[in-house]
Amino acid sequence: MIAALRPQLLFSFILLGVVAGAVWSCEGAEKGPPRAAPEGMVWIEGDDQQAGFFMDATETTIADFAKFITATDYVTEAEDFGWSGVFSKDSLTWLPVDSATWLFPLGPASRQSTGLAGSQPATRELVPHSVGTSAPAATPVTQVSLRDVNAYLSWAGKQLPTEPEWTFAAAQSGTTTDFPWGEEMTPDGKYLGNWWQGPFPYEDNVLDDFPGVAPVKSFPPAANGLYDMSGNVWEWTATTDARTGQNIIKGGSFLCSTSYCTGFNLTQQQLTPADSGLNHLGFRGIIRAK
Ligand SMILES: [Ca+2]
Ligand SMILES: [Ca+2]
Repeated sequence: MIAALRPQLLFSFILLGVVAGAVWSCEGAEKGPPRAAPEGMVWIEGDDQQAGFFMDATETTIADFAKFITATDYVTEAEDFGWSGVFSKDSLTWLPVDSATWLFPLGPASRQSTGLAGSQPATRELVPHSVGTSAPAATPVTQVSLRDVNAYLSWAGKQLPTEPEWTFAAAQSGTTTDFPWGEEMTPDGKYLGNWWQGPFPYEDNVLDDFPGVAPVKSFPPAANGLYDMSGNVWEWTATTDARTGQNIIKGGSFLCSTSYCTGFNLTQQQLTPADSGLNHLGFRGIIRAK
């Protein structure tokens, strides 16, 4: 009896499999976001290899990060260390600066000791912002390590993009152009991102109007609604380099020039240790579609 049913059962299973496959195929072919985009995020359309996801339209700002600190009393790694890395135009290199933190990315004031007023001016010329004053709320948060970034994103219900996810989004879901807007760095002579113009680190001609970090949305968005994927501040990704164990960062910063680091080109990347706090490195989050 059981043996007699087997062909029917087999047929049923095959039929169910075909139906399930058809449903799966239809689901896979669906376009558009699964729901309305969370505030401040845009939908990144997927393709055959990459599932779609929501991504923060801008780099995470000082104002965003301040909400997290207020809600959780979290202490960043730079605050634990008591110093962080700041690029000095004077010495043409990175310097450890006491009390440089997410709120005072150039130091030497610190949130705990001086509040928002700042303290002693630095003896060296530093970029950007006025040393000892808190950074503007609409600028990208910097001086945040990978631990800090993941703490913020966990609180916000988001994740850090992998390097492939970041690049897929920056390159407009599968194109292979060097910049979010196409192949030309400055189409029609227009600067569409915040970099360094001139021989780094000696002279910044500031043709893009920003000598240091720019407030987010200072430049036009890409077609998919993302701002500053090329330039302004580098952005952490969750992907580590197999050889060094360091994390891949993407997009370049206001310190990148054609004469030195060309990180503003989407094909480029750099590596950074997880505990790095630097005044040219920020991040943005994603939410993967369920
Ligand atoms: Ca600039
Ligand atoms: Ca950026």
